[in-house]
Amino acid sequence: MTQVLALSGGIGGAKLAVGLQHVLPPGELTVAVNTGDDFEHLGLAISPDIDTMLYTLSGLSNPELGWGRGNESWNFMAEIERLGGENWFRLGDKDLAVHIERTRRLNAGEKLSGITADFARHFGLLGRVVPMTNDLVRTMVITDEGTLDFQHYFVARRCEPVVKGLAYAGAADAQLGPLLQEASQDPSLQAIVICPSNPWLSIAPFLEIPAWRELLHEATAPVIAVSPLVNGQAVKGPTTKIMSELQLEQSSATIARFYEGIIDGFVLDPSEAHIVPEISVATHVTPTLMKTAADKQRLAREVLGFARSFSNL
Ligand code: FO1
Repeated sequence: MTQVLALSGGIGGAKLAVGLQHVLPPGELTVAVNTGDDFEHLGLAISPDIDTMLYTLSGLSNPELGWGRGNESWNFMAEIERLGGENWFRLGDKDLAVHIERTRRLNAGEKLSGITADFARHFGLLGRVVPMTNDLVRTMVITDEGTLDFQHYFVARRCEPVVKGLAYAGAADAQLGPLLQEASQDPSLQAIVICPSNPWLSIAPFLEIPAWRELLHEATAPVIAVSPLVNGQAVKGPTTKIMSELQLEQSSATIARFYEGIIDGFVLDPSEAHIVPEISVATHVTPTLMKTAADKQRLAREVLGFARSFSNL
């Protein structure tokens, strides 16, 4: 059963997913995760946002970095460096096991959704973590240095190149798996929540898939987006840098406009409340900064309460 279907990227979105997982009855959360950041590295299939979600929901993530495993060792990386191999993308020893096993199973012909569901079970999760699609979608960043694949822009070039545009290769032909269709049509579904992830990097890859747009349009449950901006800034990552490079005003009003036609409600931080009059959908103002477990659970409750207000109209 799915009471909440959440759409998320990695670190920022996973914080709200943790809160939702805590406040919902066990197993009632399905998180659909961006796979536009996925890439092949050292011959391995890497799905950074899926792994961040699995590690965060299971309490195994690295709290300082936000990605990778806590209590990690780096022997593999040290040896790769000794051999003069590529070391710009850091794979910890425990994390490496996930990439190796995923690659083996993909090469044997399994689907990413089935592999991810098994990993989630092995990590002790009761809810579902589902890739946004099993098909290949790749976020490409068009910059003043040329077109870069996402991880080369994000990690190798540390988001320094100026972004001129974004492309989502493969999205137009990508399909949704049955798990997502089922979750979106579940009669107990109360809300579809767009987590406070970067709209251009983490949520646009979903929205560029025609079947996702259709799912969001046809859903009877309210679609609620949470703005990632607090005081005109993202907590982490290049959201506002990209907004300014794309000549967009750095405010939650821009985020709400980005989701226009898709969302029924918009949640934003009090520091952004001045833009409420500019927003065409229902709004809910509440602190969105999630530092502690209590913050995550409180925001999750606020979002669900806001979603319930749509059925009381
Ligand atoms: N981010 C970094 O900034 N540097 C890294 O070396 C790095 C390695 C890495 C390995 C596995 C993984 O699942 C994620 C990793 N990330 C790393 C995070 C990742 O590049 C980004 O956080 C996401 O793709 C953006 O959501």
